[in-house]
Amino acid sequence: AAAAVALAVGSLAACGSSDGGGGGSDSKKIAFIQGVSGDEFYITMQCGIEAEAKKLGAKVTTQGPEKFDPTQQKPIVDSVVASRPDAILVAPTDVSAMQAPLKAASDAGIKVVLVDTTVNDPSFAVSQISSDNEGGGAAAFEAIKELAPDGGKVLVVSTDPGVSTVDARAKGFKDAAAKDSSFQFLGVQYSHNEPTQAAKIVTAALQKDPDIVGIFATNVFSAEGSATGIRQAGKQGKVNVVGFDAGPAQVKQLRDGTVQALIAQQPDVIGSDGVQQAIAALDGKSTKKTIQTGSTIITKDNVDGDAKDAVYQSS
Ligand code: T6T
Repeated sequence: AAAAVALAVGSLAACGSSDGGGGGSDSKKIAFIQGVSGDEFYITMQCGIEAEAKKLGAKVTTQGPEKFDPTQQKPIVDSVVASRPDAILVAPTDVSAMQAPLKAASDAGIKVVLVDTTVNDPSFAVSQISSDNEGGGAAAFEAIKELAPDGGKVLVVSTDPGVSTVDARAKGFKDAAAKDSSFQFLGVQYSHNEPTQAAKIVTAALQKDPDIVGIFATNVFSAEGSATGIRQAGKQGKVNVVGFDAGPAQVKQLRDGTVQALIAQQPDVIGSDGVQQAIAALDGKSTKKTIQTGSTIITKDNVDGDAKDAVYQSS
């Protein structure tokens, strides 16, 4: 338990006027376990969770591991289960390593809702809510194709294999690229969710293949780092970068021309849907086994217009 406490970063997000939820001492207790703390995607999800919990009279506590790593997330899940919340909203950090700990939570009578990521066999979950990750990967390829219509070499920078969301994004991209013979897919490289590692991958890849036309980075940290790598190589505006997610630093890189497009998810909606499903399950009502939430493609053209509300919160 001491290790779990040391690794877990419990937090209340700023989220405008939101707080840890509402209700009296008899209110339902929801524990949110992030994929990683300090990630604007999960911070924004936390805001959605807290706002919905306040409306529905539930109390929320939030914790996340310091790294997107099942060896850090598992002890947090175990200690949360021991604290006996009514429901857990969780983004599993690995499709296989988190299977048994989350199944055990469900077996202990806790309603488990999978938010964002999933596991190999999610049948124990009352609901799973996520973006269309494979479709998002395909959309990223289409965005690069529009920017580089003559084709060429394309690379994917992801986090780690075994993470359901980013694996699906990479697959969607790869399958779309395979359908167009003018593009050459250089493969997926893994940054372990470290921006500095993503930057190194990009500078090394550009040294080896200076004619790369597009890079797809599958989440906040790989996209931030990839853009840094592009700058270090002096290739900003010359190589097209499309990133998943829309944290404030990513939007800055879009504005300064290092990044050409961002695929923003709706983490706040994933969170509020997650609370609704948890409460429905606790009230003995039917739940939706899977829910797919939307996304917005942000470019320089719409960042101050239609897409301005798609940007994530940072605290
Ligand atoms: O892209 C999101 C999330 O969907 C993914 O599962 C992990 O990375 C993020 O949290 C962004 O850093």
